Amino acid sequence: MTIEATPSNRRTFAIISHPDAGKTTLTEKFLLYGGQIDLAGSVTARKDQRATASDWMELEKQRGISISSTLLQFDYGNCRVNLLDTPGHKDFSEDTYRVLTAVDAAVMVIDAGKGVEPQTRKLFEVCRRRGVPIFTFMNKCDRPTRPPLDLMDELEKVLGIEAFPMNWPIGTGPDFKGVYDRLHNQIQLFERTRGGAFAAPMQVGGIDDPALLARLDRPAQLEALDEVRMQDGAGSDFDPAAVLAGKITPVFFGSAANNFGVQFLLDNFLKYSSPPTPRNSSAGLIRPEDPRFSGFVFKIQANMDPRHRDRIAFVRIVSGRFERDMFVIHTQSGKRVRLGNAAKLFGNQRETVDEAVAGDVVGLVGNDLFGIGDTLTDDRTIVFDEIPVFTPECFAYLHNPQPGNFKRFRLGLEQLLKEGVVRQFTVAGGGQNAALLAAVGPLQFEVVQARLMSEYNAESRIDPARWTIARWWRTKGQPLPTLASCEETGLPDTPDGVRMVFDDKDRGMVLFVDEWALRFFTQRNTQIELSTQPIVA
Ligand SMILES: Nc1nc2c(ncn2[C@@H]2O[C@H](COP(=O)(O)OP(=O)(O)OP(=O)(O)O)[C@@H](O)[C@H]2O)c(=O)[nH]1
Ligand SMILES: [Mg+2]
Repeated sequence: MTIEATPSNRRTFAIISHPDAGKTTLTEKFLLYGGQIDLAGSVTARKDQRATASDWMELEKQRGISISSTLLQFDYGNCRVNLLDTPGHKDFSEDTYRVLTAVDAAVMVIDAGKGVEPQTRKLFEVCRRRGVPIFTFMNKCDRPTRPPLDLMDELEKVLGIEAFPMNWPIGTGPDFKGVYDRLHNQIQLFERTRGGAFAAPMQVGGIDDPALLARLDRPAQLEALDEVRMQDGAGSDFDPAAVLAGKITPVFFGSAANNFGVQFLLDNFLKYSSPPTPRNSSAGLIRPEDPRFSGFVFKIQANMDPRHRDRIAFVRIVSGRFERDMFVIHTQSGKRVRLGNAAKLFGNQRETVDEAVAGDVVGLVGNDLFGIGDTLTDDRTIVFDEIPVFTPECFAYLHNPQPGNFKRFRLGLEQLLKEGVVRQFTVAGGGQNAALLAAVGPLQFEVVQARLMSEYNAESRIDPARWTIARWWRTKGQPLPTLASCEETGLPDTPDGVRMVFDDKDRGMVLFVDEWALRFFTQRNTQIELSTQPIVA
C-alpha cells in the first residue's frame, strides 16, 4: 500500500532515555511489528545473531551501545513513521538534543528495575522546554522491577508530570506474563519467543475470563489483578489533548526484549501523538500546511554506507512539499541549490525519494555546503532558529603521528568537525601543531580516533588537556573578540591555569583548569564578562 503524501499521516519522533534502558531494542521491535524486518536482531550481537538496524556503525556493534542517532523511516498502518533512535550516553547528548529539535514527540524508555535515572531527568527537561509531548515505556518488566505504583509515583514527583497508566503489568520478573490494557479493559497474556526474534503470540480476554485467570496464580500476578480492579476510572478518563499539551505522560509497561507490550505502545503512540507541528523562524511560526517549502538540517553524517563514501545532511521538512530536483535557497550562503540526490533512510540503507512532506526527514546526499542548523527554503525570509550548542567540558590535543598521511587525516577530521562530533578551537598565540579539540565528554575523542582509523585509514594520537571549564567572553561594552582583533589589541591578563582560545566560529573563549582559576581570572579582570553560552553581537 502506498501512503498518501500529506502531513496528517506523518509521525516524527525520537526514542530517548538514560543509557541502556533499551531504546535500540525497542526500535528494533517497532521495526519487527511494523513488518520492516522479519527477524529482530540483537544489540549485543554474538556471532550467531544479527545486529540491529539502528546500531549500524562499526564501533556501536563492537561496544553494544549507541553512539550516533539513527533515522528509520517506515510505513505502518496508514502512517509514515520517521523514527529516530538516539544515544543515551551523556557524552553523545548533543546529538540527542539536536534530534529533539526535529521531532514532534518522544518515547521515553525507563528501565523499570531502576526508575528515573539522571539522564532521563535531563532529557525530560529538554522535552518540556521545547514542548515535546512524552510517551513513557517502562521496559524490562521481565526482570525484577520496582513496584509499578512506586514507578508511577516517582515519575510524577521527580518529573513533575501527571502519569496515566495505559496498561498495567501482570507479574514481575519470571512471573511477568502480560499486561492489562486499561483502554479496552482486557488482559493480554504473552508467550516468550526464542531470543525475542519473532512477534510474541498473545492471548486476549476480559478480566474475568476463566481461561486467562487460570494462567495467573502467582502472588505477584494476583496482586497485579487486585491493583487493576482498584484503579478507578480507567480508559474513559484518558485525555489525549492533555498529552499533546505536555500535561500528562501516558505510561506503557512491557519488555522490548520479549516483545511484550511493544505493539500496544506503537499502536497507541501513533493514535495519540500529533501530526507535524510548526517551527519558529525569523518569519514567524511556519505551519506544516504552509505552501512554501522549508526545512532545516539537524544532523550530518558521513560514510554511513561503506559502498558510498559520502556525506548525508538530515533535513526535517517543516512546510510545503519536497520534490526531487527542486531548487531551494540555502539561507546561510544565500545560494540556490538543486536537491538532486535525496534519500529515504532506514539505518544505513537508503532509497531514492521523489516526494516528501512536512514531518518527513530526508537525507540529502553529497552536498558539502550544508551545515547543522541551516535552513533550506524557497522563501528567503525564512530562517529557522539556531540549534543550541553545548558548552564543552573536555579538551584534548589530536596529533597526526604519520605526517605522510596528512591529507587523509585532515579530510577525516574536517568531516567529523562538520558533523559536530567534536569542535576545533584555535589557541591564541598559536604555536601548537596539534588540533585542540573540545567535546562534551571524553568518549567523543574515542569516536574521533576510531572513525579516523576505520573511515579514513588515518592513525591519530590524543593528549588530554587539563581544561575543564569553558566560557565565552568579551570586554564590557566592546565588540566581540576575534582572533584578528585580539592580535591587535592584546589579550586579557591570564593567570596560570587559564588559556585564551577561539571557537569554531572565531568567538573568543577562555578555558580554565578548575573553579579556582575561574574565580581568580574573574577577580583579576573585572572589565570582562563571561558567559556559558556564545555571546552574540
Ligand atoms: N531483560 C531485558 N533486557 C533488555 C530489555 N530490553 C533491552 N534489554 C537489554 O538491555 C541492554 C541495553 O539495550 P539497548 O537497546 O542497547 O539500550 P539503549 O537504550 O539503546 O542503549 P544506548 O543507546 O547505548 O543508550 C541490552 O543488553 C538489551 O538486550 C528487556 O525488555 N528485558
Ligand atoms: Mg541504543
